[in-house]
Amino acid sequence: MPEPVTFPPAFLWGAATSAYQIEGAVREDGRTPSIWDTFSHTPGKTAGGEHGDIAVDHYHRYRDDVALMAELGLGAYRFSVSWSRVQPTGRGPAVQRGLDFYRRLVDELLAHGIKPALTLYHWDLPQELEDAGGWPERDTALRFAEYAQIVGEALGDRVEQWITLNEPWCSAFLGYGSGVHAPGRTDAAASLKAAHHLNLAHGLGTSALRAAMPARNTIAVSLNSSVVRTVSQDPADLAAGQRIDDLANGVFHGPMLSGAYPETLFEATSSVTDWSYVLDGDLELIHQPLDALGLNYYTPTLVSAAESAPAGPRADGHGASSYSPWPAADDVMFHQTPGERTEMGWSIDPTGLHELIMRYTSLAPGLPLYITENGAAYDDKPDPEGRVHDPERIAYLHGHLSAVRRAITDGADVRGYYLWSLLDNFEWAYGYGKRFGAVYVDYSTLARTPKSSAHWYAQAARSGELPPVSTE
Ligand code: PNW
Repeated sequence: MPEPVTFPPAFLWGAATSAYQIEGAVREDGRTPSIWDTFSHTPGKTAGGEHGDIAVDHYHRYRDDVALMAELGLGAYRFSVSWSRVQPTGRGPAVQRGLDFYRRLVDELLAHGIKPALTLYHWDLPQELEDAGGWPERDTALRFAEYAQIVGEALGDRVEQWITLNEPWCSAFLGYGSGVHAPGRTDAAASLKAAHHLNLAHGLGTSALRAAMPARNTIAVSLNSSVVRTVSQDPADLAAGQRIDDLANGVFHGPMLSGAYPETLFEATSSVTDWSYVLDGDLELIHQPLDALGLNYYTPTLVSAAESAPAGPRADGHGASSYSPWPAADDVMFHQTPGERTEMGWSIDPTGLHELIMRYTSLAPGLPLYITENGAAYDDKPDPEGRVHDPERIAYLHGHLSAVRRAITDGADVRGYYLWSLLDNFEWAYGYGKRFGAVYVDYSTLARTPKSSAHWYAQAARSGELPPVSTE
């Protein structure tokens, strides 16, 4: 018998989703289009032209979904607010009907003893703000601070855990660099400007939340920090690794956690941008005290130096585009990481999660950590009895939760884990074909069926101990 893997009693067992991926109801109660509505309705941008118009209809089924969470023994639920439900033009007064949906959702969660964790921005910028220039424009950060204040005032009395941005790397570099995410722009200079203004939005939003909410609430940001590995210890490969680490991680955690961009980032990107949009005082505004850090982890990144990377789609798992999401890094080569892969083509490597947690433990000593996303897509199908068996997902979760437990043993202060995702949902450019849910969704009836991994996870959440992987 292997040693049981047991978690501290206060450890939070959660699941995560985001607004555009599950809500649907895109034209209800005053909501206007976000960049993801526009993008997904633009031919050729998503698999099969799929979009979130209905998604999994969570906007109408949230009560049943919360009941399901309670059945699964979840202690916490991470969701995001759709900005254009709250401020249809991205500015001005709030639409109460839009906020009311989140009030009802949160009340339902609290009534079931589930802690809400609210993400303000999970990629769905109001289209009007994109029309005014989007994240490359400084004004978007100022608009975000107002939006944060509105939501903080409306929900600060009942939501204790707040997250400003989800994965700003994806917003900046997939949205404005490679163009595989909304708004689909392919401009390396704009992607770096977007990154700075997302940082500024995080800082201004954090200050706005502090002023708008009770002091007991906690504020964090969720970063998809990459675990960057190199094919060798050769100086050229190490330099390539440093470059990607700056562009994936340092560009956000530098200003947010230490109040500075890495010097090496300025040097490496000087052919693309002069960073003149970083104004005096910006780094102080961005560098706000945080109560926790959210880490999203799926797979590591493996790089080497290359004379010149081949043209065409990269092997870096960030989607097919002939434009790189990595500005000024044409001399870095991305490699497929070893090991078994999920349906996304992402290799399974729990050691990367341990490494990531330990890195942020030394980078930000004393800052509580949460794994705000981790999970896997598989080609799940119901059996003739309608049950969905997903032993691969159970193995994935077991491996990664064990890595979290090892990190805690090694001194990391990890307070909780949010499985991505509660439900199968709209997986962005991949559409509905990639199923990340612990709960299966039949897309013709929208019926929900917990997969065997959901039952496995429920048992872990109830007992605080990982059931063996053979349990289905
Ligand atoms: C994250 N990459 O997306 C998001 O936060 C979720 O909304 C999403 O459904 C989930 O992970 C699974 O993909 C990512 O290319 C998308 O590196 C792309 C990348 C990373 C995260």
